Amino acid sequence: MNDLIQLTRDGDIAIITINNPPVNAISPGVPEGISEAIDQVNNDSAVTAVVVIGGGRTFIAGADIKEFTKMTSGKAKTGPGLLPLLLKIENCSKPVVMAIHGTAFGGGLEVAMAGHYRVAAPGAQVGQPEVKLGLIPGAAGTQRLPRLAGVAKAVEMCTDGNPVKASEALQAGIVDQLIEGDLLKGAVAFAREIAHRPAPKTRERNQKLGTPQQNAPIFAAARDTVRKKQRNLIAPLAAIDAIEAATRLAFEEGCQVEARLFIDCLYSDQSKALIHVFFGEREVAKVPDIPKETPIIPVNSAAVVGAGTMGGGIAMVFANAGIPVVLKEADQAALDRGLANIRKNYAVSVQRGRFTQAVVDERLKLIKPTLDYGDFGQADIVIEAVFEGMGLKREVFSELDRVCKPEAILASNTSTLNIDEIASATSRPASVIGTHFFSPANVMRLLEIVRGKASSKEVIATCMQLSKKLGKIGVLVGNCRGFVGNRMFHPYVRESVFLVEEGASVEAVDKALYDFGMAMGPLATNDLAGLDVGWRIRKEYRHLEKPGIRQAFAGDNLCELGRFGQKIGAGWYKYDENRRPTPDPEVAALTRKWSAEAGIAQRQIPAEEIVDRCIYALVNEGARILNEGYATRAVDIDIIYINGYGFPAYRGGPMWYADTVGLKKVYDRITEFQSVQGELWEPAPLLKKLAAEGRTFADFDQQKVAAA
Ligand code: 3H9
Repeated sequence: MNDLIQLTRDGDIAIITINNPPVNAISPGVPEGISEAIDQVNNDSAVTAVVVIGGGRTFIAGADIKEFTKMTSGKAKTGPGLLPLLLKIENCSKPVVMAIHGTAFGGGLEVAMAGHYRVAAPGAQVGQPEVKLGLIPGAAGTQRLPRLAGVAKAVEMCTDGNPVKASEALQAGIVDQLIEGDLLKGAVAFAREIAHRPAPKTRERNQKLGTPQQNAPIFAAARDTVRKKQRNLIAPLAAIDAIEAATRLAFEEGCQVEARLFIDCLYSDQSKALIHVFFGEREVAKVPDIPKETPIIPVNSAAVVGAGTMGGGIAMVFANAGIPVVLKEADQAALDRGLANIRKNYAVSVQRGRFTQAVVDERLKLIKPTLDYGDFGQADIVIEAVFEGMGLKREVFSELDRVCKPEAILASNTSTLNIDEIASATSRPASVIGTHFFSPANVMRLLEIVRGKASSKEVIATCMQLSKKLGKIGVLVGNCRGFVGNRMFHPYVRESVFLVEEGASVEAVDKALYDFGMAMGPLATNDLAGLDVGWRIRKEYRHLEKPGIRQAFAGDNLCELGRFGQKIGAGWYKYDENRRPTPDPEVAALTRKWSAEAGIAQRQIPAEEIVDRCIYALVNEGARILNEGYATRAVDIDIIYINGYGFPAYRGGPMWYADTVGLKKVYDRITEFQSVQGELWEPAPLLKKLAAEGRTFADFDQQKVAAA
């Protein structure tokens, strides 16, 4: 047996332990080791039953995802997979008890279901999260799970991919018993108890598979939900097909259907993109010049300045993570409004069943309202979330400098302003950093952490680590105008407005990008965020704009007419009292009139051009940002766009998407746009270089990681 698997004994019970840290993924060697252990157990007459358990913090978290990338890039062969091993476990001559703690995910749950019994620690979780990687279970999960949990539960688990708690798994029939206290001891006792009973084989348990009449509405409803909630994704539909096969075919034939669908998904662009996102979300936590050993400043209390939409949301983020937070406003009325909003948001969560009232009450207790900076003395981190204006921010920071303890982190939630200029209002710029939350702060996962030129490594490392504790994905970015996300968003929205000015309807622009997979079209997003936000920023920076370069005007003209977007019921669209948008003929007439006055010829614009212009505007700016070092890697940009801007994860982010199109093709298209529009579309030097060399942004990242 190899190092990854240990076979030991507790009297007559054999114990197979999987030791492949950190998460006991089924890497090469793991199946072989388990197989060998089962052979030995079969041949050992002194053994009456077997326990399989994970060493370290978890049972098996699934297949080794890196192997999938090797397979699809031709660096590893697709073998028979896990099926032969699972049959061997199920055919073992001694009953096999799977003892689950941590997570039994994907292939891990599939291994567990091949055992004759499953026991679990109360904190364990099980799940088939393959769909999140653009896959379906590939080792009979779609065939065994409905046999244990019933068709409806299996469909739910394989399509949403969410983890299921041990207590729920027990109720569903996935787990046979929960074990309080020492899991191994309990599992061995359980094994002894069942050692001489007949061992039930999951593949033969057909009682929960239902009849076609019972199942038809389950499958129809699931397909309907998937088409709405997991728009354009192929894996959830494939998972339903595979489960349907389980209900119609013999086990072996069902496995063949699953295998065919699994391979289709594995080689799809969607799965490759989602696997890139899985590793990307973990890669962004690694900052080349900040070693793992960098000391972390303990964060046990926080303070937020400003109880507006952002400040209130940020206070909720801390409370949700169990960190007490002081929330300050300038006057009582504003503070009351802020608290009322927080209560309203929590009430919605209770209504939707996300939290119980008791949980919300605990969280509200953690938020301490104040009008006085005197309450900031103990805060380990302060987040300033006041109105976006340099003068005001500097005033706040000089006050924070006065009242906060020396080791406190002073963070600004600015979305555009210069962190160094803010830091210079304090005597301790090394403690100052940007933490750019996205609205609504308590929902959106992205946190751009903006590194000032003086921000210390400890402060950066602490904020990166804190982001995980807050349930966010922290991405470190450099201090340029708009940082990474908003800097790229500017040309993206600019192109969408240009397209309207050239004759595309507002709805056509939004529909093209929505169909591409964006959560919302750019103009609807603009209405949601408030058209006045960009308008004010453009006015502030107008002096920096180069003369002679085309400027989008339609959005600003709408603002001049007071059409600020959803909040006042009119922007690019008009809105009813429930904020439902409808196209506004007045906007169409106005944009036609303004374009005529500006001498812009009107034409029919195909959806493909709309997508190329908006998405390649992101890519070109992204390439510039990368080259200038404001983003660490291309994948950082991808993770920002997926988690903060509604870019479809199944396209891997803008930079990954450009790689899949081919950088030469993207470059050529950009030069076409340049020939019409001039300087605005000048190709980014890095894009030009990579395209000429036949390389990708992923190659660029790999080279960077190798050099670090
Ligand atoms: C599957 O099973 C298909 C089957 O049907 C079989 C078909 C034949 N592989 O997330 P963390 C790495 S598909 C390789 O930071 P946590 C991860 O990259 C799979 N590596 O820890 C990271 O590396 P690094 C179905 C993996 O405690 C380190 O482990 N299973 C894998 O926050 C720590 O991870 C899944 O989709 C893996 N499977 O969360 C589960 N998993 O330190 C995927 C993790 O170098 N995994 N790594 O950055 C997870 O959801 C979380 O990792 C888990 C732990 C909840 C387990």
